[in-house]
Amino acid sequence: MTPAQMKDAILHHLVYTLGKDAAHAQTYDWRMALSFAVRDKIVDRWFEATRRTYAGQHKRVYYLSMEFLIGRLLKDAIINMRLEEAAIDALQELKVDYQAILEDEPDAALGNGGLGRLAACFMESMSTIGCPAMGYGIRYENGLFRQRFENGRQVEEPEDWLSQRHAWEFERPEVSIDIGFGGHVQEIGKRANWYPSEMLIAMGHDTPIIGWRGRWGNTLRLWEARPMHGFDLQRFNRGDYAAAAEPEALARTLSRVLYPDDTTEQGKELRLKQEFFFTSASLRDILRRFESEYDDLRLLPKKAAIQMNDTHPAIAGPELVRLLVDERGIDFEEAVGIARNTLSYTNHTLLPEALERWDEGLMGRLLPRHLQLIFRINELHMKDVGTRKVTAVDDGHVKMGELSFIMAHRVNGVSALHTELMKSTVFKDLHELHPNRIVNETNGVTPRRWLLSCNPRLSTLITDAIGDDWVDDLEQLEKLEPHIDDAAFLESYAAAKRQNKNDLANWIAEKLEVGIDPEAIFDVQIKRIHEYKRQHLNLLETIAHWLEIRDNPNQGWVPRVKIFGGKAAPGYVFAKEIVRLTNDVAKVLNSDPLTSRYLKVVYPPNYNVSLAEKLIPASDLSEQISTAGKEASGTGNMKFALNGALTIGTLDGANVEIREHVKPENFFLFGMTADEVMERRRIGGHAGQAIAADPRLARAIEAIRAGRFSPDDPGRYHGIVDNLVHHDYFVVCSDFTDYWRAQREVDTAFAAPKDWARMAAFNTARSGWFSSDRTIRGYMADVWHAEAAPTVEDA
Ligand code: 26Q
Repeated sequence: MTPAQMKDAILHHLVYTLGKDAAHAQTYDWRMALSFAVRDKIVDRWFEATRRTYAGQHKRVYYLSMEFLIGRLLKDAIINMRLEEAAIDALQELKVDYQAILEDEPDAALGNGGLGRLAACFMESMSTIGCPAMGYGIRYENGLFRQRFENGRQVEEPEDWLSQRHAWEFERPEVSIDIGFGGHVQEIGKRANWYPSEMLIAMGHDTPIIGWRGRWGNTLRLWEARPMHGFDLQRFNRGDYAAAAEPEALARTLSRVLYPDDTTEQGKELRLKQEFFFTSASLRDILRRFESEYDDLRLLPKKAAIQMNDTHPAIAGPELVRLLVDERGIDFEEAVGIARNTLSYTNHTLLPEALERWDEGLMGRLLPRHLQLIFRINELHMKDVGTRKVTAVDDGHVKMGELSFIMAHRVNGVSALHTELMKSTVFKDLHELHPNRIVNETNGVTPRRWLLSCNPRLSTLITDAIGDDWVDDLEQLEKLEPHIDDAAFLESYAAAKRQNKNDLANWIAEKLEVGIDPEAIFDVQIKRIHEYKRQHLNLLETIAHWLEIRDNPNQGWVPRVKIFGGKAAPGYVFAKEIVRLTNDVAKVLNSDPLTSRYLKVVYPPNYNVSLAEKLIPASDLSEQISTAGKEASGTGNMKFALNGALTIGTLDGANVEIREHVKPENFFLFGMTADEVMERRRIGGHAGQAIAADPRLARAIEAIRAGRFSPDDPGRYHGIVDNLVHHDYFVVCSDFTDYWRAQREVDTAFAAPKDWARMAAFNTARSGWFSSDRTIRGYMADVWHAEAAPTVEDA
């Protein structure tokens, strides 16, 4: 596409799709016009991919996920379609600011964090590879809440990304599926009829996901809940206005809001309804498509692979069995076999409080037929394995992890360590009964968004050195290794980082009114706020370091900026206190004339995908400091390493594999191993011992306790202090001393800029394995038994 054609396309949409005159168009109008112009180009390729999937009778992958944390789509689409030059030139002629347009797009924040972002990276990688696939989820009207700080405290505001028109989706009223809840079951022989008492409609909305160079496009289909019978005119006419609108409002609540808690929110009726709503709609859509092409349901596992992203869609097991048995007359045992060979399950957490369990009473009320089938599936499994040792129903609860395991032919962990821990802890018994079922698929990230698009300076440098094959074959980055010995290359590498840091410093000055030194170490911890992720360990070290600088302000300290980002679940009290403490610490440190040129803390509010894209390319140090054994994988850790930040981290999740790839000497390791953590916890008073042994730690905790960061309310953080001193389940105190040591090694290393640049560049060169393309190829080979289709010509 030439710039002139692009300009015509933009103007065409401005006038005929948006009904705006160029003279009066606002940023929003230009953004929509550009989006539609780009979308047109995507649609042809998307159709072609769909045609080829049908024609070639390729196996399809269905990715079922409660969350897709996509972020912005415009730049992604422009880059993958290779339309950036045309767009920039066209807009320049139209005198419209391209960057401002990109920034105007709201994030599609339909996810909490890692799990949802992984689903988004996977969608992009499946399209890049040409894996025929479809993502299924919920079209939440309100995505993850917006975070604001009020006197340091987190305040949540509704996120309303759909208040403006969403440029990327196509409404599909013809794809409307009715979903039932409640009611009763009538058994007729081996089958049953379910008569729900409540019905609503799931309506599809399709977003095309285009791969690199536009070679393939898949669909993300998100379901919107709608009332079966709209507005009640009878009631309205009787003057009962509120009641007339009630059924509609009730039905719509199902796709209204994303649950903002990623660990503890359990047993909520609406959540179970959301899970069944999107899972059932997706399965019936899948079966409808399958039956339009094939007439033997036993072929289903050969033609469809259905991936359950954690247990959130675990009701897929019993629902698929129900659809096969009750609605298609297949024998129960055969139906379980077909379902199991079609389904697979990814586990993302070992935290006991995050494992889904549903009260039998609630399940039986909402999904009476499914509860019956769960009992039968469970009995059949116990009969098959010849033991009653493992069960999916226990103590009046349905355990969704066990149910998913039993109903899946493959179960995977998301990093090598996590997978081994699954085998030895939560799924130990099931693993012994099914030793080939658990496999590992270490997570990855898409290099299109997380390098090419977010870090153009580094991307250009890489392409100048080794060509652009790295974009879809990221392990080509190893070809950078010889360049790392070239002083000129290293200098350019460091210059790209410096410029990224300058940009970020300017942005922070403008948005947060905090001045930071671009020469300082940019030390970044961005992720959800959780005790196990240990933002408070980072804060304790920050405070201890601050106190040390104050002791001796004229010593030559290595300047550092600690950057935090992340949201706390609205009901997670401890996490919210950490948020507040971070802001209070920032306030005190940033205004301390003795220390502020050496140490600052910044905490931009509302961390999201777009903010990550700004922060990561400008980072020097990546904080991956979770208690060993608790972080299933992490994916931010990969994005940082790829963009040349060095990691300070524990042997947890994918950190272990990152360290192996980038070599131990280019990674700041500290802390206990997962085994040592379990040992340590057995020692009574382990925290007290650690505090007694390290005066720096003792002093930092005392500073918090005495109210140095909350002088108006000295007791404000006694909860945190008490937790650290007396409970400390996440062994913050016991890991502090080693963390401190590693941080001082960071100071020393950063003071030698050439060596630092070499280590950073080595991280980039060795991060190629962490592409989600590699992860997807792993799933295709080990889990889905699916092959890529022949792709379309390059854009
Ligand atoms: C469950 C029940 C009720 C309400 C909400 C939830 C819920 C929602 C989201 C439970 C968990 C999540 C999200 C979990 C998550 O993001 N896990 C992360 O997954 C990443 C991708 O595999 C890993 O890299 C992270 O280590 C893991 O924490």
